[in-house]
Amino acid sequence: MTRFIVSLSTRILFPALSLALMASSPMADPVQDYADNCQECHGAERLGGLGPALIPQTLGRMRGPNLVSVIREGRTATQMPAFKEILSEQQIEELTAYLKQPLADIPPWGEAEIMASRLLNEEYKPADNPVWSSDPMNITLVVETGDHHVSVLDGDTFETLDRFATPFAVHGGPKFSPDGRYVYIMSRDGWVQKYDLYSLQEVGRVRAGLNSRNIAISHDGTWLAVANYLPNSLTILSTEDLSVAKVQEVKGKDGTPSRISAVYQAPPRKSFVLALKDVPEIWEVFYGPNPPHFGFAHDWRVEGPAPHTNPFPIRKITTPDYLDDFFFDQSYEYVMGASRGGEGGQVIDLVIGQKTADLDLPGMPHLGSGITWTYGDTTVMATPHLKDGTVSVIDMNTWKTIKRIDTLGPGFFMRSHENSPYVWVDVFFGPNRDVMHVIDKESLEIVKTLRPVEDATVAHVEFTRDGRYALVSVWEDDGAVIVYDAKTLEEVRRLPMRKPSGKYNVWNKITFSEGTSH
Ligand code: DHE
Repeated sequence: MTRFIVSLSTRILFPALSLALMASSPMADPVQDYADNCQECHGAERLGGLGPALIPQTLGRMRGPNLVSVIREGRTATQMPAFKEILSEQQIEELTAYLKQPLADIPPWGEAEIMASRLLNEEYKPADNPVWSSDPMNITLVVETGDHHVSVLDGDTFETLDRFATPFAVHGGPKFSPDGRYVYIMSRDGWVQKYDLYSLQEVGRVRAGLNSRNIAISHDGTWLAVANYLPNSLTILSTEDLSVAKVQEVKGKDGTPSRISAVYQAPPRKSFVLALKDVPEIWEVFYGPNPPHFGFAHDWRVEGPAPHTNPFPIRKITTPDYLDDFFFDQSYEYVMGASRGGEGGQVIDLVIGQKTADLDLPGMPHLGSGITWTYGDTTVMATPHLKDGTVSVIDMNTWKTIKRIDTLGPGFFMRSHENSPYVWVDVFFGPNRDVMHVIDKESLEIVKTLRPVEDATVAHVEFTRDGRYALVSVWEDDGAVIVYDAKTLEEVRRLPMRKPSGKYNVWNKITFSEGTSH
C-alpha cells in the first residue's frame, strides 16, 4: 500500500523520478522488463524493429485496444505474444507508463541511417506487362489496417489480384506513379514501401523518418517527399531506387525547429508544399533545377545555394497563424489552411506569398479530406469537421461558407466522382459512427443515410474509375468493403476484409479527380 501511494504521487508530480523509483523497485523494473521482453522486436531504443516503435508519437495514434491489454493479451494475427503469464499486472502497468514517456534523446536519422535501413527485394523481377488482364486504370487498393496488408482489387470484377504485407500502421493515402504502375505506401514509423502493380511484387522499402506523417510524389514521378515529425525533417527520396536525394532539417525563419504536419504535391508549380506544426510558416520546396517561371513577387526568396545549383530550393512564407491541414484549388495558386486551434482558416496565395482571405470554419475542419465540384456558375469545396457534426460548403470564388449541412456526428472522410450526383461523407466519431450520409450535389441536402452494419464504424469511400460503384469500409477487424451501386445506392457486394481503412483507385488518383482528396 505504502509503495502504491509513493508510486502514484511521485508519478504525478515527478515523472522522471517516478521512473527511477520504478526502475529500482524490487517488484517492477520497467526498463529491465523492456530489455528482457520487448527490445528484441521493438529495438533497444524503442524505435522499432520487427515490431513497431513504442514511443508516444506512435502509440498515441493507435486505435483499437489499449496498450495494457495489448501487452497482457497480445495482438491477434501478429507476432505480438501475450505477456500475462510472464509479467504481473503491476509490471504490465509500469511497463505501459514507461512506454508512454517520450524518448530522452532522438538518435540522428540522416542520409547515412536512412540508406542503411533500405531493403531492396532481391527476388523482384519487373514484368514487361501486367501479369494480370484487368483494366490497369481501374485497379483499386484497399489498406487493411487489421493485419497491415493491402489488397489489390480488379475494379471491374472486385476479384483480389494480390494481398501483400505493408509496414506496421500505414497512414495517409498511398501515392501512385503518374502511369499508375508503382505505388508508394508510408507507415507512421517512417517506412516507405515501393510496390510494382504490374509484377505484383514489392520492390523495396526504406525508413525515411522515425515518425512520419505522409508522403507526396512529384508530378513527373521522380521524387517522393516524406514529412517527418521525428526528426524535424523532410526526406526527399528518388522513386527509382528509394535512395536519399536530400534530408532537409526543418527550422522556422527564427530558428525554431518544427515538425511537418503534412506535405502536398503542387503539380503546376513543380513543388512540394509543407504545412508546419510548430512555426507559423508554409514552406514550398521546388524540385526543378531552376525555380518555376511564373512571376514571383517581391517576397520570393530561396534558401541555400543559387537556384540553378540547388536541386531543392526552399521558399518560406510567414502566415498570420499556425496552419495545419491544407486544401488547394485546381490551379494550386491558392491554399486553404485550417488554423491550429480549430477556430477557422485562411487562404494563402502562393504566388504573392500572402493571406488573401479568412475562412469561416469553426469545429476543426478536416481540409485534407475536402473535395470540389461545380455548383451553378462557381466551384464549391466541402469539408467535414472533426469536432462537430457539420459539413461546410465553401464557394471557392468568394471564399464564403454557403451552407452548413448538419450530420449525425463529426466526420473524417468525403468522396465523390465527376459522374456521380452525390457526395458521400462518414460519421467517424460518436454513437452514430455506423452511418454514411449521401448528399445531393445540387440541393446540398442529405438524400440518404446508410447504416449497413449496426454499431460498426463505417467510413471512407472510393469510387470505381467510371463512378458506377462506391466502395465503403466497414472499419472493423472482421470488417468488409461494401460495394454500392452509386446511382441506386443499393448494396451490390460485400468483400470480407481485416479492418479496411482507405481505398484508392488508380485512375481517380492519377487524374486528380475532383471527387477525391489529392
Ligand atoms: Fe489521417 C490522410 C492527418 C488521424 C486515417 N490524415 C491524412 C492526411 C493528413 C492526415 C494530413 C492527408 C495526407 C495524405 O493522404 O497524403 N490524420 C491526420 C491527423 O492530423 C490526425 C487527425 C491525427 C494524427 O496525428 O495523425 C489523423 N488518420 C487519422 C486516424 O486516426 C485515422 C482515421 C486512422 C489511421 O490510420 O491513423 C487516419 N488519414 C487516414 C487515412 C488517410 C488519411 C485513411 C487517407 C485518406 C484518403 O482518402 O486519401
